[in-house]
Order: sequence, then structure tokens, then C-alpha cells
Amino acid sequence: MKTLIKNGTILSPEGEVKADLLIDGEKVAAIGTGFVGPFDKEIDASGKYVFPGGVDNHAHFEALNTDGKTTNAGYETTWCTLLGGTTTIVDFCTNEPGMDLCESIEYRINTRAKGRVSPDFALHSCCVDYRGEETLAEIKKLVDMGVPTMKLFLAYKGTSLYMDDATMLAFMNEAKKYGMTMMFHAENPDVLDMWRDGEAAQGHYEPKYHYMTRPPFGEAESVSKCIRFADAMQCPTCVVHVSCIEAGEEIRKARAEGKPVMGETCPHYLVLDPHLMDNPDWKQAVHWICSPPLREKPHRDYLWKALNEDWLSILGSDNSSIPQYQKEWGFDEKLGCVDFRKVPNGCPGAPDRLNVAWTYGVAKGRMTKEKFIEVCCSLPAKLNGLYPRKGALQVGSDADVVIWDPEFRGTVTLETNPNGLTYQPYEGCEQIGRAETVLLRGKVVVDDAKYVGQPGDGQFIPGKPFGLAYDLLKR
Ligand code: DUC
Ligand code: ZN
Ligand code: ZN
Repeated sequence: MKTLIKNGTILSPEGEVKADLLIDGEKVAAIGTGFVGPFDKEIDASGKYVFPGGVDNHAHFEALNTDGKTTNAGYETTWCTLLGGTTTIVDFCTNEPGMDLCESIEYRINTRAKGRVSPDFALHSCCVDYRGEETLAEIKKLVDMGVPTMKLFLAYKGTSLYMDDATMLAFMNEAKKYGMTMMFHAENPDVLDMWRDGEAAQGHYEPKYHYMTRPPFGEAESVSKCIRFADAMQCPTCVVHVSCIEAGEEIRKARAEGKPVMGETCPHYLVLDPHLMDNPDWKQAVHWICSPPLREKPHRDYLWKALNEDWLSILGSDNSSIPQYQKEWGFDEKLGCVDFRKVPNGCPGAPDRLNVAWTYGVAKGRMTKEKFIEVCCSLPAKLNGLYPRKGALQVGSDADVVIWDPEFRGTVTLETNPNGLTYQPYEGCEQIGRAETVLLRGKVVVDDAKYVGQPGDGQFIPGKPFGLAYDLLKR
């Protein structure tokens, strides 16, 4: 099957070029002009931008909630990410009950995800059941299975998610031998517990106490530890979901000093205001409980700058598909109100990632189109060892293509921007530009901004070790 996308403007980190894109089967066959048919399909992209499908470094579907016990919503909702122009998600795979890390990956690919995922997907391993040497011996096997990244949680003490310093160091020591990139949720757990329990002791349980009890210094302290350990162990590391100036500054300075660290931030930290959680209707306010929390405007302004300056390199969604009924677990019968400490942390957002970056970045002059492609597509693919199969439109790349209409104007609602849940954290936000047509490995899965694909279109894409963060090692 040959498809020609003609008359568009192709975007890449190097700039833009008016050219046609020829697809043969699942791959990009050529980029240029004057291609001679016959073609099975021609798509006219006049007035549109053509760029590689988004690669989302950070997705949680059917993931362990932050209580360390329960699981959020499923792969049947992943079609929404295609509607938003993201064609590859990197999902997190924690230990399944009774399974080691490799068994959990195998089960995830061949059972849980089988026939149910709409975009292509890669996986990060995420240890929640550390068994010393036995677990460390899995790192090489994980890499061999195409899983060259691992996330550990340094927050949530008292749950299965939490990992202490000794475990963190042991993982780093082993990971670097096989080209695994370590990723961390960096918040100091003792700071969190002291602040959170302090407020609760004064009878403060409403959702707004979530953002008030996760101070930037607690995040920065933990980021600083990640950096020091990464440098001492020479283990390339990515700190995910960086939310504040103090944490970003730690990464900026470390990168200036040549330390092997990268950082990710997320769309909600760029544009959403923590005072959304002041909403007296707690069933609404809980929608924005995520960790680290939303921050005030100076932090949001800083994060845009950090992305532009490559202090932070990746825009990941941290999509957490937590249904409304789970968000209401914070309701406490005895208190007769919500207890913010019991609400699962996380916001949906994988489908909204490109829209947010384009609307509030490119369209508002805060980010170039080149930087947009870098942070949304190419750098996440490189970090995860998926490039140039993913994150690029080069001859031989998978034909994951977004045809983007920059003239579109809209307002985000759950109907226009579904995420598979019953609430939309970006409800009411402006939208400029949208994915009009999306191809996944040559197949049209979004047409006229409507999903036309099938669950199960998505394939597991193995990542290669020694991803982008390894380029930062001292040689
Ligand atoms: N960290 C994440 O990365 N995702 C959801 C919740 C959390 O704490
Ligand atoms: Zn996290
Ligand atoms: Zn996450």
C-alpha cells in the first residue's frame, strides 16, 4: 500500500520544509517532490503541518494507583491519545501480584495489552517489590526484552511504591552496566508526611491542602539526591514530572556541570493553576490532585523557559487514567468530607499533550515549532531507545504521521477532547490547532479529527539500551 501525503509543510527539529511524504506499507519511503504514482491513497495536506507522531514518555494506563494497591482505568481508553496526535506511549509496568519484573512485562505485553492498545507502546519497568539480588539480576533481562528504562518512586513511604536510598543505589549500580536509564519520582517522603499530617491534625482535609503540603524544597531536595547519586554512580538518569523552579534549577546546574541527568515536565505543570483545587465542590477539586502538585505562575513560566533552554528536555503527559469513583476514595465517612491524603494522585492528559504545547507554546510564541517537535516527539523517542523508528520522519522510520491543522480554533470539553474518563482537567481551556489526520505505521487512525482505528492496532515496540541520557556520560 502506497500513500502520498502531498503539499504539506514537514516539521522537524532542524526546521520546516515544503515537501511530499511517500509511505510504502508501514514505513516512510521517501521525502521530496515530484513523486509519480500510482498511489493507493493521496492525502492533500495544503495549509497543514506534517510531523512525526508524538511519543509520550510517561503514561499510566491500568497502572498501580498511588496507594500502591489498586489499579486505574484501562487500555480501551488509549484511542484518545491518537486523537491528540500521540502515536506511541511509553507505559509503566509495575510488578503484577506474585510476579517478578520480567514476568510482569511479559504478562503486560502478551495478556493485559493484547488486542487492546490503540497506539504503539513501549514500556518502562517500575519496581514495587524489591527482592535484592534476585531483582537486580532482572535488569539485564529487561534490557534484552526491550525495556531499557526503569522508574522508582522516592515518595509514598509506607506503600509498595516507595524505594529507599540503598535500593536506589543498588539499581543505579546495576542499570548502568546494561544501558538502562533510571527514572525517578523525586519528592522527599518525610517532608510530605510531616506537612500533610500537620495540616490534617489541624482538621485541614480539603483538596487544596494537597498542593499546600508538597513544598518545592521537598521536590528539590529529592532531585538533588538523584543528581548526586547519578553523578557518583555514573548512571544516566531522568527525573520525571519536574514541577517547580527549585527542582528545575538543580537540573539546570547539574547539566551545566556535565552530570548525566535529564528532566521531564508535563503539560499540566505548564498551564494549570493550583487554585483549581480551591473549588468548594470537592468532587471537582480532586481532579487536579497530582504529584508533584500544580504550582503558581512563576513556576509555570520557569518551566516554559526550562524546556526552551533544554534544562528540561521532555514533555511527558504523566497520564493517570483515574476514574471519578477512584478520585472519590478520599471521602472519609467519619469526617463526612474528603481527606486529600487518600485521593489517588494523577491527572489524565496523554490526549491533550500536543494540543497544550501547541496552543500555549507555539501559537502564543513561547516555543518554536522545532522545539515542539523535540520535546514532544524526537527527544522522548531518543531517551527510550525508539529513535529513529519513532519520533522522526526519515526514510525507514515508522510512518507515524500527524497532519496538523494550525487554523483550528476551539475550546476544550470532554466531548471535543475525550480522555476515556468522565472529567477533563483542561475543560474550558483554549485550543489552537489540532491533529486532523493521524497515521499509525501507514494506517489512517484519525480522519477529519475522528478516530477511525481499532483497539489492538498498537504494537509493543522494544526500546534499545544506552538511550539519550547515556550521551551525557563523561567519556
Ligand atoms: N507519579 C507519577 O508519575 N504518576 C502518577 C502519580 C505519581 O505520583
Ligand atoms: Zn511519579
Ligand atoms: Zn507518572
